[in-house]
Amino acid sequence: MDAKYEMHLNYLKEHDKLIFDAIEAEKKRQMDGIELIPSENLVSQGVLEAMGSIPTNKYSEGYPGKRYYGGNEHIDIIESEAIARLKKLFGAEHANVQPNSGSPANMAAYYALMNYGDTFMGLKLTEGGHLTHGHPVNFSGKYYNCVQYGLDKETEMLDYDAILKQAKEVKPKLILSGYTAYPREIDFKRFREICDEVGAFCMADIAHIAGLCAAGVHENPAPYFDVVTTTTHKTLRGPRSAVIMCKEEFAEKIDKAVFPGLQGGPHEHTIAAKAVAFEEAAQPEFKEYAKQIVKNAKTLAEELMSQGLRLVSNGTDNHLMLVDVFKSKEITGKDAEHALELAAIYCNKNTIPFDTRSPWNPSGIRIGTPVLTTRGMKESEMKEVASFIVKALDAHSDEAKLAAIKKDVKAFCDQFPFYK
Ligand code: DSN
Repeated sequence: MDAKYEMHLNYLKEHDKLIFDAIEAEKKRQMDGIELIPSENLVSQGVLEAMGSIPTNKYSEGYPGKRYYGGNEHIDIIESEAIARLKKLFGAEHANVQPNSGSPANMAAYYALMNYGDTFMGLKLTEGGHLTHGHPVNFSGKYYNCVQYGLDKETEMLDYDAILKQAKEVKPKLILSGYTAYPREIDFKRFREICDEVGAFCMADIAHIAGLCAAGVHENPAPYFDVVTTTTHKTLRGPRSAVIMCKEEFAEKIDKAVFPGLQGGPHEHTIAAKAVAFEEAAQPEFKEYAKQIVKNAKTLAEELMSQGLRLVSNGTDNHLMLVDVFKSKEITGKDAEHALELAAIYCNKNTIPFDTRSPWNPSGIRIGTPVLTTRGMKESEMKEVASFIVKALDAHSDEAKLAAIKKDVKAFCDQFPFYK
């Protein structure tokens, strides 16, 4: 099988060997290993090319048609097209494609809708939320009064009645849904109802599931939520960046929050790459791809459980799962991550809901299927991946065995080349 895509680094090869070698080595690491970090993906040739293109040279503070610098006629085409493609893809009334990353996108949304000190609700980090969802060490927990909600202890899933009850007591200005480590379907319609009942702004951070939402594989909140933020590099398969979508009534506030509120010059080469990714995500093949991500995750989950591993909530509805390695194998998440890495299987240590261990050395690992699906793997390969994971966990203190597994992992991955 031939690789699909190629990086062009001819100049660097000649003139900056150290950086060239490090980039090449990173490419080799990505190609030779089983990448299970659910927030990562592999971008297309079009996205790679746009990211390395000359709009990086341009200052374009402002928005299309209203810039604070001259010479933006071509940049305006790029940014306007990115906005139009994003709105169409998600059925959003308004879109801002300038946020540089997920945290600034969330910051801009809060900045637009709340005053410092206002109360909002987000899911606890240790139960699947994100730092920017109100954690005390983050700006979101320092500048706002975040009252966090949790999961149900029995099911390890969202309990919408409990969230409504808490919201009635707390009276938040905004309720945030959308998570970074929640393996189950989110009932966005229910969140809209809860927000309406308590008079809160309804916001979602769909960073993890954006590709699934765009493809119709997960409920898409963009048409009826007040504000939706997302990164563009996870299941959406775009460049490392973010966007905000919102109802028309919040458009001006959101735009002003991004610029001049929080950012200066937008990264127009990245905006070009986002436009490319949105067009790719609008194609019928992307729907099939997103369906396959979920099929692969479900197969991987079933297989891991049948081989004795406990999964949080007993499975997955989306692209990711949390494995309770501490309960299943008496290995901590940190040790599991390290052992798997020695076998060229990449994941991240993660707390599980109600974890009694610390976030630095928690009980779980978080794994997912976007990258492997991008490489063309299907259900039968997921069974092999599950076996690699279990073998490596069982051999966690035996470096020679892990090195042997690494060789087998490389041979397995070589069947699914991606970048030349
Ligand atoms: N850090 C990201 C993740 O890995 O899920 C969330 O932004």
